[in-house]
Amino acid sequence: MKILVLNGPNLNLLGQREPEVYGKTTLADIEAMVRARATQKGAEIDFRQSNLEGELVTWIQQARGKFDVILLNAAAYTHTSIALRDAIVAATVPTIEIHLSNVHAREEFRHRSLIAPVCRGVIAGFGADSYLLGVESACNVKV
Ligand code: CA2
Repeated sequence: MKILVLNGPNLNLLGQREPEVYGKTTLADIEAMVRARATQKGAEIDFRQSNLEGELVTWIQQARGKFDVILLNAAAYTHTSIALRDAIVAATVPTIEIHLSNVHAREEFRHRSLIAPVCRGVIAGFGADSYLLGVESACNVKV
């Protein structure tokens, strides 16, 4: 099981800014947790972050035939990006939408996800544990 974990804009700032919203855990901490859980499950992880929508689109396109599942925290692009949605459809790699925060308990503009309808499922609101739940779910995804 090969899992591609993609992180969108500003997630590189985790643990450094707005700890009251996103906590003190850094993206490097999350990567270490994800790798540890994946090792327990016998899964392989490729973990990346980009602030660029086009780079995320390219990575999703390239995942076809190389990865079994994508875990995607598209950050703010979740709410705006038709390009990411189209890439997920084109790649045909089962994709799970991940969020640290409970987007439905936040501002109204975060309630809408353009990618959720083309994802296998959505995990939101459990902080770094959202990613670990994502690894668990990825390992159970039916192709
Ligand atoms: O809860 C999530 O995981 C989000 O994807 C995080 C995004 C937000 O736009 C989504 O609505 C929900 C924001 C990521 C930015 O992270 C920061 C971390 C520290 C300081 C500033 C931003």
